[in-house]
Amino acid sequence: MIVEARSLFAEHIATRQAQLALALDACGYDELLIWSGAQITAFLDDYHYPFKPNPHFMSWLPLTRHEECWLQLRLGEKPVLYYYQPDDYWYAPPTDPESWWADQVEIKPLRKPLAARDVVSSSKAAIIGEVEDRRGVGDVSLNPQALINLLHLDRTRKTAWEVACIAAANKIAAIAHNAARDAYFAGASEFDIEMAYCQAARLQAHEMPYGSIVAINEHAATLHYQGKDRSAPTVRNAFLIDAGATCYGYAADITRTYSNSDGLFAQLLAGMDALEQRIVAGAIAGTDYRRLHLQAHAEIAALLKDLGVLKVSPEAAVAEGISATFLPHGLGHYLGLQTHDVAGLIDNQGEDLPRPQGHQFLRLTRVLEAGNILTIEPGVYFIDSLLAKLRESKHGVAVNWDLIEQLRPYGGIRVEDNILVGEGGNRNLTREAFAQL
Ligand SMILES: [Mn+2]
Repeated sequence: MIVEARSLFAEHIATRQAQLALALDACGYDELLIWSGAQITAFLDDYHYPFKPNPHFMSWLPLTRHEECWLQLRLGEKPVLYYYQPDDYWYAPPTDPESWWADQVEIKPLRKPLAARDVVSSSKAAIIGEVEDRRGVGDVSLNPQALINLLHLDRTRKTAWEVACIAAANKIAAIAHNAARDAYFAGASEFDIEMAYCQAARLQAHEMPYGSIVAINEHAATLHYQGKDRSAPTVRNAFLIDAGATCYGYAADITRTYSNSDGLFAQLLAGMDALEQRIVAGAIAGTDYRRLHLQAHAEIAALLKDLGVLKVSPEAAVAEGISATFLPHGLGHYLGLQTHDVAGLIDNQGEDLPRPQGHQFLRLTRVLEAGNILTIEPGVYFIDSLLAKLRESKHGVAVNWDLIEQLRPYGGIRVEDNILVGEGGNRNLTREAFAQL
């Protein structure tokens, strides 16, 4: 999938080594052990939940289904991977390591799980992982927050290898998005659209970075709508799909909305697509992401005013919190090994960066740096419970309720792309991926 993976990956490991040396030194450690994790069993059962490895483990290695591994990182030495490969005839064990990544580490195969005390070699070691004491942690520092913050900040600055992975995930997701769109317009149910998406992505639902949101009509007004109706609706107004893909654990997170009509909702959709791209243009190094979030509110309020939905000025709609009825989520978030990736709410000293007053769901409050990858995902929704509150409030007169009634059967709109921030510009990995199909 990724051309020149070997050289990109070697550079990635060299960068990680340099970052780790600084972080360990700053925190007074000289060794880091990262545990990949273990399967979690359902209560009173012998079946496991889908396994999600420790993201710190995946930030070093492209191993997405490897439990009970230890990565031992010591200053100035080649990383050592304790590679768990049990002799098992119930489940297929992990395959042998592939040289393109394994050349970067020294591999010690494991047949049985190891305790931390059997791996640690220094009195100044730290462990990162969901490790319990029965694994022999002893006096070793477990998940120290200062170290984790530094490593999280490093993860906001993507290496070329990571960019390639997220770009590849976007390509997979773009193919699947088009398949889902075609299934929708061919008359499929939400369930069948989900199947079409997974099939086109060549991924099972549990291999997706998050549960796909497949929402026809009013279902789009539930932000994380999780149902998948088995029967197709008789009337089709609109379709919102928020679905991603992964490449070596790195996520794509893309939303598209489609309309069956060419009336008011279609105008709103075209306006949202245009304003999303204007906001994307501002996602460059040095921009405070909070400013982009507030720009989204201002632009959406202006669009609703232009279409006659709002009767007050855009400035008043934002200042009075009216725009939050229509956009009740944040503009976006960092993206990486975690869909809502880490360190979006701290500065480079690890201090909290507050959200703007009244915007408590924003997940990214930093000044952007080159190498950040993030989502821009403005939305506008017709959510009954929020609309009812607005209607009863003193701002009820600010809204044309006849037009709201026209729009409610369409649910809502979200347009979401994945952006690589640069100095003075950026790359829209999502629109690049769609353009290449
Ligand atoms: Mn998102």
